[in-house]
Amino acid sequence: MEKIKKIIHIDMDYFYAQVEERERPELKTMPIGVGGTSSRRGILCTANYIARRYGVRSAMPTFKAIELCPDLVLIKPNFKLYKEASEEIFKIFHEYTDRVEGISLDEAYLDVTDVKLCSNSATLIAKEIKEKIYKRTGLTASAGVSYNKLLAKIASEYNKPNALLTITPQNAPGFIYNLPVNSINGVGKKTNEKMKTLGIHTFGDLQKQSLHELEYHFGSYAISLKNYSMGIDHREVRKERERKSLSCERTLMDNIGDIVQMNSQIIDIHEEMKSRLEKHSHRQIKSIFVKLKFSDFTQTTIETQSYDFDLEKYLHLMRERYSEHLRPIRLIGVGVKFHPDIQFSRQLYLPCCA
Ligand code: DCP
Ligand code: MG
Ligand code: MG
Repeated sequence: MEKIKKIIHIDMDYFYAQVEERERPELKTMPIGVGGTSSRRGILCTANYIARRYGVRSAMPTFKAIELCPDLVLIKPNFKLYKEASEEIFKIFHEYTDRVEGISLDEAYLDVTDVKLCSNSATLIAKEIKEKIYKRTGLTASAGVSYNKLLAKIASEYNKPNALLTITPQNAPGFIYNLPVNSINGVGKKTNEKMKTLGIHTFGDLQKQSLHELEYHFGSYAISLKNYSMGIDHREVRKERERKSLSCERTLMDNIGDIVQMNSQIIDIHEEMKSRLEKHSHRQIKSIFVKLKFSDFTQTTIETQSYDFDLEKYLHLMRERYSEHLRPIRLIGVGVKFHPDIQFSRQLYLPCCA
């Protein structure tokens, strides 16, 4: 029989905004939004929980947030601070296991099935990690503990902020039955709308659908959906070294349309990628790519084979693609894809180490 796994999902609470509150405690009693401060074109990265009571959300245009909450205090992001906090929390995760899958700066899955610390109790490990995070960064996180990724994430989000919740195999069926289907990571707005029109609102509703019916509406996603509806999820926690790609993207404060500004953005993001790549120096790069999202929300990715992470190549890719579109840009991303075979990567790197 398959061994029951122990998975922890951790996600920092209102991350950027909480860091700002730590820096300026007087903000704690005010509604704050972090992001583009231009009321014409800014977009919010996130908001604290006071602001959320007014309906202010991540990725909301700043002007709309001000409409909802006229007293909103707007703060420009300090990415350096967020990155430092992020590095600290990932260091803490690695004190428990190397089976850590980073999802974003503030979020990760940990597979602690074989961890002997804290009497092998995943709940105690999660509690200790939360305490360490608070001690070392002054920030709160929410943690969910369960026997797969789906339920661990649901658990961490259930009581946010500063939450710790465990879903056991015994209480899972009762726990999920009435949960809305959009608690499934992957059921976004579009899928959720479609499900509503089919009368599927909760996990319970989803359980009642035949696989055949689900396949008709959701294609190859149906099997996962059917499994998820019953709290089953076979996805593994993928360690850093099993990553297929690494990328870094930035939504711009203001849309930009001139090459000089684009170059400087790419140089910036490239720098950030370089420091993130250090952890993966044993991997062989297979290709590099640039992603551009335009003001009309269309997006494009251009990829080219490359063994190195050369800034000039990125600048070239960006210029080439931009010249085909010539529209203002709202998001720029740069990334690398790794060669999938780790053995191959190591061999290729040997001459450099010699
Ligand atoms: N972020 C962003 N743009 C988005 C979503 C998020 O720039 N559309 C940034 C700001 C967030 C951080 O990433 O602080 C983490 O994202 P989360 O989705 O985890 O949101 P928060 O941590 O802000 O809030 P929560 O308490 O709901 O996790
Ligand atoms: Mg978060
Ligand atoms: Mg997150």
